[in-house]
Amino acid sequence: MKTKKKEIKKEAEGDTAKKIRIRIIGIGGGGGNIVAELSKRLKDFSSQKVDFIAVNTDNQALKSLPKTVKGFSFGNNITKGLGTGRNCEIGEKAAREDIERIKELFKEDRDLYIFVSSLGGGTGTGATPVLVKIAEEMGLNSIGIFTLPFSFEGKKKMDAALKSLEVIKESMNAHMVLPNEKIFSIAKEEISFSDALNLLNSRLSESLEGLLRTVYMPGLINIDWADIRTIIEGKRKTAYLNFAKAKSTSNIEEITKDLLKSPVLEYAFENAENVMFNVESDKNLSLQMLSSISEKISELSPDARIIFGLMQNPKFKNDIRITILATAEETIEKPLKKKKKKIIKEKTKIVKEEKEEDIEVRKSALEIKEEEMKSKEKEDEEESIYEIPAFLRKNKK
Ligand SMILES: Nc1nc2c(ncn2[C@@H]2O[C@H](COP(=O)(O)OP(=O)(O)OP(=O)(O)O)[C@@H](O)[C@H]2O)c(=O)[nH]1
Ligand SMILES: [Mg+2]
Repeated sequence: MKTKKKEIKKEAEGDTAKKIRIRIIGIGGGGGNIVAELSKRLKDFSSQKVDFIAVNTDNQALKSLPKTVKGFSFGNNITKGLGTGRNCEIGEKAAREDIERIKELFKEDRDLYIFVSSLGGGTGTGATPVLVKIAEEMGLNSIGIFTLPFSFEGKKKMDAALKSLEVIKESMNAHMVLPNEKIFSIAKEEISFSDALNLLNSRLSESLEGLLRTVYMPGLINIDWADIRTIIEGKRKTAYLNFAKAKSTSNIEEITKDLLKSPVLEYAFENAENVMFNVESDKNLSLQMLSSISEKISELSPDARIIFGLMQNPKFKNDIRITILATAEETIEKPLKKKKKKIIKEKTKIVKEEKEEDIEVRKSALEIKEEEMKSKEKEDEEESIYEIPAFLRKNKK
């Protein structure tokens, strides 16, 4: 009799353990930093359910990862473990050279892969399209979170990042894009560069933490893998992931504004098709609050299928945390197209300026070369900060 009881309990545990299993993969320096930050936040989650991997061509960067993140080095024949020198063609070649080894990352039984990469450098920009394609060909579910470089990093980087993103999104169920530039909407003006990156990483990690808590923590109204799968079903979707923190006495208008108007995303929460939101609070929330949030969502996304969850957390003294994950067919196309147009415009401008210069000044080849060298030196100086791992950047404060 006793054994039977045990068996039943085991079965129940087995059921819970069968819940979604997620692997989070950070690609390149920035991707690794974000995954490292997230893994620290989620260290209490069992690695059976969620594990963290950082893949890079730069072995030094992999060495600085916390123990909670597993490092995976690739392309050593090409890069000698020294990184790509910001060359995304090398990043791509490095990944192609190691396809068979990379496939091993996807062979364990995982329900969902979350890719995180800061586009604009060599490794993330070049290798991410290769990795997500492998995952797609293996029939896996994946969502991606990508940052775009600051505009002051130059047009070349932004072009490379957007070009890579165009390819990446073809292979993913859903993807989300955070322009680093958006940091200016939440940071103080005098913020240092490294603090700005860390702030963005931590904001993003907090959203992801909310999503993972939603999936793994038991709720009064529970959201499970089937629900998440419904949200991310399909291809090339745009994802909207955000969180809002409030007091149970807070004004509902403000809460929904925080939730549905992310300061770090370029696109608004509009015309979503599938929406999941989860409310975590110390006690049972008023039905009024839930229905108000739901109403606001419907207002902005009238055709959305809405799934909601409720979680009680005694540690939340009068606090509420809401996490939202939504997907839409199109939203992101608008800003990206806009951006492309801007780039094209800039291009035309540059060409024009060059033509004028051509007629008026006609620089000597030597002068041009000298200018090129100077601008390359400046670029190198500006970019050297990215080579510094996040934890060192923090120490540099
Ligand atoms: N949000 C965020 N962006 C970062 C971070 N580190 C770098 N970036 C951005 O990501 C771009 C690419 O930098 P890395 O991720 O270091 O480049 P990589 O993919 O490792 O490529 P290589 O080092 O050139 O081989 C930079 O231009 C920055 O805009 C970070 O920790 N957080
Ligand atoms: Mg790097």
